[in-house]
Amino acid sequence: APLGVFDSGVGGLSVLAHLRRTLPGEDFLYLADTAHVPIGARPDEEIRDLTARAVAALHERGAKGVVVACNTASAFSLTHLRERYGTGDEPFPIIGLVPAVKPAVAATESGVVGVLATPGTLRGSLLQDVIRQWAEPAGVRVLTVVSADLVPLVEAGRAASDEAREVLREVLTPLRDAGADQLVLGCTHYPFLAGSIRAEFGDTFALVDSGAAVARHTRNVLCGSGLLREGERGGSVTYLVTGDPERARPVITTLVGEGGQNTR
Ligand code: DGN
Repeated sequence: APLGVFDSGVGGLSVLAHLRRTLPGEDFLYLADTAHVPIGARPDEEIRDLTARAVAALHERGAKGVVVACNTASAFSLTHLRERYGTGDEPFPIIGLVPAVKPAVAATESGVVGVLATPGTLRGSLLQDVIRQWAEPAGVRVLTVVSADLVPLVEAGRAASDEAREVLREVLTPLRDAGADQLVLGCTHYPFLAGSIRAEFGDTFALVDSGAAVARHTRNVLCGSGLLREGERGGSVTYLVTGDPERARPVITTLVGEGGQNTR
């Protein structure tokens, strides 16, 4: 059975790229809820409902588990989803994402870490948990910034546009001025902006995302629940979108080609 991957839109493709490299034996079912993206500024309850519907759709289509490849959806849904799917006879793992504060704290030399995420992710408790667990004991300052414009630009295939660079300049300049040397890309759309961030800020920030760590974690979870498919025979991906497929197709093709390899 394939492994389900969900994002509100095309952002989760940055995670899918890592999953495909780390799990070459698996097939994937990727669901982009392009009819509802962006979800970052929606109320908690609505984010939870949209995520529950998406995971239910992947479950019905025969997925053996789901990676919620969206920080915003994860922030409000993981507990509910695990309660809902954790009781069946068959294991149905739910794997979520949280901004990569832990590796950024380990790597910072200035003691200041920036996090760029959606309003939902900043409001949710998962991010606060990792800040309390990793940053506070290390005496590292975490500064959070938010933008409503970046996800729609990535969805429109305009991650490398002048407009994206302008938004990034505005949002990230305060982090540079505050001395941040690590930038946590706390939304799965943002690794696709890595080129624009570098074009504006050079090597001011090391860019840190959760893709590789989540892929390793997924491997462990599948292994632990007896669901891992070994070997090299997998690698197929079926893409499902809730919005207009003709609009989504060229953007998905381009972003899959970039493979989310822009950050470490
Ligand atoms: N890709 C989602 C995330 O990681 O938070 C956010 C997308 C959105 O809909 N704002």
